[in-house]
Amino acid sequence: MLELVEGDITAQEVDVIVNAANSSLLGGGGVDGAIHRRGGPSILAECRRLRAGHYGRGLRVGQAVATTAGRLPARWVVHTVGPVWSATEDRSALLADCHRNSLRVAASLGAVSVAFPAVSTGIYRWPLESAADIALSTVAEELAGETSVKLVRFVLFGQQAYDIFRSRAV
Ligand code: AR6
Repeated sequence: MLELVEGDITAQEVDVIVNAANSSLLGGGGVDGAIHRRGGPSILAECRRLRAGHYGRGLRVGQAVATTAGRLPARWVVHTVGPVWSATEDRSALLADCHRNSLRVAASLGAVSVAFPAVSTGIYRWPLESAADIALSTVAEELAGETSVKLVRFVLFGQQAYDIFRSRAV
């Protein structure tokens, strides 16, 4: 099942919330800032451990990795790094990878419900219409396959983002 809601992803009572992070995994603005603020320091502590271990060079664009969700109602945060929008280079496959890999990491944890923000559409400037098409089609494809995930909720920040996602979901 695929749901669209307008709201704040940090308030979602789901197994996994996806964070639109950056390669450093060490926090930032936008939804990343909100997740670390509301989730508390244990998320950053785990991100630092990831950087000290397997992710010494950071998380690559399109990849995903899980941490605790700290004080958030969710059980885990899956951090993914969206591509920065480019008018001259087609980076759609990387944005699709973010969604696919986030769902696969969620499934590896046995998660049933997952909430996504509109990855890359803020500071990384990806146009909402295009991001919606890529996100919705990739998630639908993944849900049609073998996965523990039964519910994906897109949590859109503001009426405009919600309306655009709504208009692209057929
Ligand atoms: N809940 C749901 N959506 C939100 C929230 C929230 N609390 N806050 C913002 N959004 P962005 P990006 C929406 O900029 O474009 C960070 O600094 C926002 O309106 O958070 O992937 C990272 O560290 C937009 O539609 O992520 C990276 O450096 C969407 O979330 C960089 O920003 C994504 O906006 C990543 O940029």
